[in-house]
Amino acid sequence: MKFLILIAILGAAATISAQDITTLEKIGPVVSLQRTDKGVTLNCHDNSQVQISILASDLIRVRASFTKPIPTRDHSWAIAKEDWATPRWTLNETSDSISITTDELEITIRRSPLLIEFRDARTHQLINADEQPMSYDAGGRLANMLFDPKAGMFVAASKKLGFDEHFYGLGEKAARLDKRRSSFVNWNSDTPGYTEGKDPIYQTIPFYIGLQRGVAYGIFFDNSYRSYFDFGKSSQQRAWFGAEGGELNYYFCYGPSIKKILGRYADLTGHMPLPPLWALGNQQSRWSYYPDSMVEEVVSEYRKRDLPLDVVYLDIDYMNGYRVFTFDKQRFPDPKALTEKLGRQGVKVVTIVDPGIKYPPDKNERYHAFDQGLEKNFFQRRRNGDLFVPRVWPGESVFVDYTLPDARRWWGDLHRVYIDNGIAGIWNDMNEPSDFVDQTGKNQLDVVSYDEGEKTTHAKNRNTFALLMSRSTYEGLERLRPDRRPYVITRAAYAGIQRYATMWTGDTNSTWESLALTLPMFTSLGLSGEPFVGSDVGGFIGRGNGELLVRSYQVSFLAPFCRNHKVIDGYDQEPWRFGKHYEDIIRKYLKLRYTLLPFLYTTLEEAHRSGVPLFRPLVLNYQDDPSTYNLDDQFMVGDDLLVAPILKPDVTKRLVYLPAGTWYDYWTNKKYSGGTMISVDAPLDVVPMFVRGGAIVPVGPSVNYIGEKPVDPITFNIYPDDAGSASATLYEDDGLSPAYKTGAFRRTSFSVRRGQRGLVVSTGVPEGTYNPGPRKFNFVVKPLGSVVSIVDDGKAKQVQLK
Ligand code: MIG
Repeated sequence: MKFLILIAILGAAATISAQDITTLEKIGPVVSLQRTDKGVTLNCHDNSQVQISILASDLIRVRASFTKPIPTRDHSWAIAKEDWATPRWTLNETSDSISITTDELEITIRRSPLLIEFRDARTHQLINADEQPMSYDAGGRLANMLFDPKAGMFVAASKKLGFDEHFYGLGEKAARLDKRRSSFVNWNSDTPGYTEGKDPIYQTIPFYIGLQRGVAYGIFFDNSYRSYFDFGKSSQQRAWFGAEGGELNYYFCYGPSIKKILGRYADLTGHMPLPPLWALGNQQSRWSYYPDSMVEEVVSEYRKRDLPLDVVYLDIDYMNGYRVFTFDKQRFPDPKALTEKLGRQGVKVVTIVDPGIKYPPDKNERYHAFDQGLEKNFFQRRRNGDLFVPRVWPGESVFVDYTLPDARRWWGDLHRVYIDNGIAGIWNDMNEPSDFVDQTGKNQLDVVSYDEGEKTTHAKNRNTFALLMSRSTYEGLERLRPDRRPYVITRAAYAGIQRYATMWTGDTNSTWESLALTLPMFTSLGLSGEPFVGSDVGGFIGRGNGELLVRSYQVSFLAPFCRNHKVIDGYDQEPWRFGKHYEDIIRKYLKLRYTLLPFLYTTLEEAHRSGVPLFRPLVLNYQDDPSTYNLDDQFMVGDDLLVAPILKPDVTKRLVYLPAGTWYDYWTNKKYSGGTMISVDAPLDVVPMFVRGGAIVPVGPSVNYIGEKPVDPITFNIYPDDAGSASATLYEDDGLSPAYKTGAFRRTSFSVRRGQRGLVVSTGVPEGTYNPGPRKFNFVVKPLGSVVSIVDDGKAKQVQLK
């Protein structure tokens, strides 16, 4: 017993506190400065340099190099855009300070001590200020608390904590929406069965948004080392962040709106490309469906039961002994025939691909992925030159060094076997990377990656491993099938992942707590640049029940990624497994999802273009309303739908917060005035759902898979506000090819106003070159139920509504 306690103490990772940060060496003071076109470089007394670059009038980069000049090498796997057109700015120097002013920001740098402050250039209101100078652990004070003391020097920045400041983002954390008074570590980890508070889990997105009295800013600390974020947990004075090596390099972005910050973050780290439209379809998975006949059975069950389905997954057992890029000959003798057969029923197949390549147990065994990778020297090696041999599903394995451009290309090209067999997308799992020998990463510390010639170790490369693996996969699919949008789903990630992959939240539990946690996780991911999120519907580990499964679908039927998945030894949970009563309710929600596809796809395209996610916390739409700041048991889809799911068993009533404005109950059309809490009934077949007054929600025909029928008619459900107005846009494209990137889409705007003879709807001249052909538009004034139909021929129109 005593021994166990000792182990527990030794095993617990030391937590670095705000107090520790105060003991570090501080940068500065400033002795001189150089002005460049893009900003200023400050030279400090301690030989440190600080570079302040003005990327846009609301986007500033701060880069510090401690006790040495800023290195010329400047590389990040996360950054998508470097060619910023410097906006106009001015520099002012006094004996105490230096100030840089853009149209939006005023950045004041005190010379001694070196403190940086950001203000609104127009109102001079303080947005964010250093609490102490940027700091570094030259003396190794924190060495015994670090995970890898040899990785580099601990660096940190500390900001004043606002009395009313709230914190959002930080990617995938098993935590609530508002991160105030919490602290986190980033170190991608395989954490099956995680519960609220478990940290770190799979992903690292070192980006957060601070919001104080309606004014928001964003900070992206682009450092892939093990990093720390403390939003006032260990001190009431400071919110600090730091990392066990690398540069103190962050981007400061000013709103004041959160939406604007998300746009900037997307410009900086990349916009999510549109996935194929079928990725919004319903998906079914299991560890594992095999042989092929069982996969067919699952699909035919769906069809027989009139349940919508677009995608089915093959988990690790489709392979020959877990060898990636192979199929088991007995279980899947003819994968191409299988995908063709399912394709005729409107179902796509996605296969899992793990990073571990089986290390052949004997020298005579030929396995192309291993042989080629070894010959080309693409596998990760330890510092002493030995191959790094982790243990994963295939047993002893090797990992690819995805920092090598040739290795990325080779990995991408290996996917030809999937494309040739009609596989529609790739699911990347285990890419933290998980290693059964040691999940902490300690056993990998001396693994070296090429890293653009820098030959860096695991301390820097762990958190970007999945980003580069997904990138290799995405780019491979793009090359192999240039006329199709790649579809990649990943478990682990680093900032920038949205350019290559969608995500799911890993190994959840089939519990109510786990279901409740998915809401703040989805919305936080959306506030971190990852719009395409979802989690195993019904939960992954354990035994669920019909009620939990139904309530789980009542969340996920509006999540971008809607996939039921289950662990190998878990209780079956396909929609029909708990009986007809539950199946009927699940059918109702899946059908509703499919009719809402025109709305969902329009909102997804907005996420692609603007960086603003579709699955939103209320604070994103109502950041001036403090009642939304920690509200995370409700969500919105786009600007218009508000959903308040039931997240506990045996509950059939709940309180719902409606922000200011007019709202309509989706089911009854009953009208409410917002700015208040209401109590609503929610029997098992009802998820409380409201539509914003002023919205027009486009819906399509009921289908069981995407493409089953033409999207005709499109019905526009109009929910007027108190002035009788409403507006919306509808986005459409071919749903499959990358042609939308070069203008092959149609965006049509609709607006409703009150005329002399009642409501009038105007359709705008559509934008874009995609032509869906003539089809019928129905306009329904929801609260009245009146319908007017027209034939849409792509011309602007005015239609009198009854
Ligand atoms: O060690 O491929 O999160 O979705 O079913 C477990 C088997 C490996 C973890 C994934 C899960 C998947 C499972 N995988």
